[in-house]
Amino acid sequence: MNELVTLSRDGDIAVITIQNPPVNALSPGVPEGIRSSVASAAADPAVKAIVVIGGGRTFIAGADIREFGKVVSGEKPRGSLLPLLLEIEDCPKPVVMAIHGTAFGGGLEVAMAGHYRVIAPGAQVGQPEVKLGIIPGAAGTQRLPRLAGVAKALEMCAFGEPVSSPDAVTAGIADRMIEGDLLAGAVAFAREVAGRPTPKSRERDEKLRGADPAIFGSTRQQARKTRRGQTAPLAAIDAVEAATKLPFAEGCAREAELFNQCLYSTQSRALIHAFFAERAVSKIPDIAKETAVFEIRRAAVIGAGTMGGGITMNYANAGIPVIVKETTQEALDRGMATIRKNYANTVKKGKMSQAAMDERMARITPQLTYDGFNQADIIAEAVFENMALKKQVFAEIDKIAKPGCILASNTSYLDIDEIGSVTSRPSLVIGHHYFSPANVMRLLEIVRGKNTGKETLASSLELARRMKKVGVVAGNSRGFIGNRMLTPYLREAQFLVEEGASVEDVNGALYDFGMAMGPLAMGDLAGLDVGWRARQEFKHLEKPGVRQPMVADRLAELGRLGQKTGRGWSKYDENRTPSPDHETAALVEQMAHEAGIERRSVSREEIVDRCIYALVNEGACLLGEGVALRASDIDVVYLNGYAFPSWRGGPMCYADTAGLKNVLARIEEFRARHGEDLWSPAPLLVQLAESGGTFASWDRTREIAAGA
Ligand code: T1G
Repeated sequence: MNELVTLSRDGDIAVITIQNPPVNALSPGVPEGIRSSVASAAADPAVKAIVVIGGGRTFIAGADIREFGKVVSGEKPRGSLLPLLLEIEDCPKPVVMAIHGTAFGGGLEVAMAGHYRVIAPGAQVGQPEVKLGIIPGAAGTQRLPRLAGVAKALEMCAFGEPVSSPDAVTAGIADRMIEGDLLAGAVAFAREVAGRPTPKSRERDEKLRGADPAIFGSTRQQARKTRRGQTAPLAAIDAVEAATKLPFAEGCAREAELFNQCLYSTQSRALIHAFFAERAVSKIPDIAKETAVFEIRRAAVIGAGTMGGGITMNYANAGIPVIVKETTQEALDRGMATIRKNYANTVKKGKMSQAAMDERMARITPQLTYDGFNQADIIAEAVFENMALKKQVFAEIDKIAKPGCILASNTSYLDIDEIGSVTSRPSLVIGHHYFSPANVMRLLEIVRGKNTGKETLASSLELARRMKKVGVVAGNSRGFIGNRMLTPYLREAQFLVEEGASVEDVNGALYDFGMAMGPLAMGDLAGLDVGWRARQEFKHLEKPGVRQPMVADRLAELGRLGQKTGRGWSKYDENRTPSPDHETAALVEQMAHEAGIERRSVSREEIVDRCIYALVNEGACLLGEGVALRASDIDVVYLNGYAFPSWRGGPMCYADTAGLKNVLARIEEFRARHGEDLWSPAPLLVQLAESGGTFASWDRTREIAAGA
């Protein structure tokens, strides 16, 4: 025992409590505290059995992820939990693990070393290590198949999804569900099993026998499909397979080998970066923890279209009654039908009960008037992306809304301060930029105008948390973080086609890089009219004489809008399966010829570098301008809003991995060929590349917190 692990007694039952908030990670001192506590209890003749429980909100949530970096950098040797787990398992007195909250990773591995596991109703167990680019490293791939069977262990270790407590009992991971007071229930259970034999998970081979060897091949196939490009899921499958072929100790050795391969990989570094990046976004240096948060009990949404409908669902899903207003009955009916269909699909997939759907639908009030808007704590606007229209709507709702009501625009490009300028409450005006489909995509770009109040911002971050969204704060710059970076990315994709790459080459190269889909395919999915309208809105800002992409506008003007018209950059059949469109290819060639663009063969490497480095360079620009607070915020935006491959950690993390000197050199190459106007290296990139710095090390939050 130590300050992180305490040992107490409840009569003849020893109680070991882990006290390492917030999530009882196995930080240095915790394994040691468990070891000495188990040893003392085992040696104490008055003790008949032992209960291990987590203090606070959870059981052990795993190894301390912050320690991995120190191991990889060689700052400290990699320790092993294996000896401790064997000591627990070989304890002569029953050890009962009492699980609440989350028993994840090393936490579940500690639990499985116990002789019995009892669990609270709302708890979860899991081996999420693959989400960090590693695999279980403390015999999880060896003990779990022995407790839950090979198929369940494969599913849990290769895909990392948590298992609910009822399923944990069904699978044989937990022995009993404890309703009510967990500790009391666990002590009673321990008293029940005291004096009984102590079953050791490592000796329970019965569930290993008869495993269908084909399951490993089919799971690998599934992993290659659903975790495309990721190495850890395949390593996890190898480790579980080893459990069916090797004795326990050798299986553990094989697991350790595979674990080390993963731990020292760039994928793991990128995924661990993404883990902490997501947890850092809500830390805004000049927004103190005690900043007032407005209570949002009622909401109202203007527009029931694709975005408005999804936004309405977000409020209903968060338990907030919401009015949704449209201009015509037909549009309102269409919007409500889509909302109902979306919920029905979720129910059909078994991801929501009919009762939960009915509850959510009951929270939504569709209407054609502003009735009730004066009761709302927040009004979200999701009308057409046009400044004049947005200003008209904001002027209207400003007159109706009650004092203190937040006015949030779903604009994806437009100036929030200009929109707010038509209201009497600019400090309550903010951007809430959702991503389509808004009820599914986790990202919420929270756009802070120069007049946006700190309480409005803090309330928006809290609302994002209630909606289970990742709220990233962005400055008020055209296109904010995501779309501002997307513009040069899509520009380069189109230029590459004009210069000779085929549409399929460009889409294929970025798809192989790990993007969920290529840039031109993304345009066809969103609709080429969307991009066309945005470009019309900003045509007046284009620098004269600077090359602009030509083809997408022409396709849109020809009515070839992409998937929704069956033709765009590619052709689409009734199942929306793409195929090369030779007419588009001919149009590109003709337009390039007319523009005097020399056509040549373009390598996949050039395609990737021009598109991704265009992203990175623009990211460095907006970081330098303070539009994003941290490079990791940019990564979170791209991982959660633009399907950037998680195992690359986001564009800025990817650039750090590639080395900023190399990135700068490549950009200077592009500048030399394509000119300063298109490829001017961001000052911050130059500064960091020349000083040997990284985007990860560049952090303005400290300066801001210090009031700089
Ligand atoms: N290590 C270090 N810090 C952690 C941590 C961990 N395992 N888990 C959470 N934190 C920090 C987090 O950064 C945040 O810090 C605070 O705790 C609250 O977290 C040997 C090798 C448990 C479901 O992958 O999934 O075990 O921002 O905001 O939303 O085989 O945290 O406040 O400064 O996320 O309530 C496997 C990771 C590790 C679980 C709680 N375990 N954690 O979610 O809170 S590898 C995991 C989570 C391993 C073994 C292997 C979630 C949570 P800060 P939070 P939450």
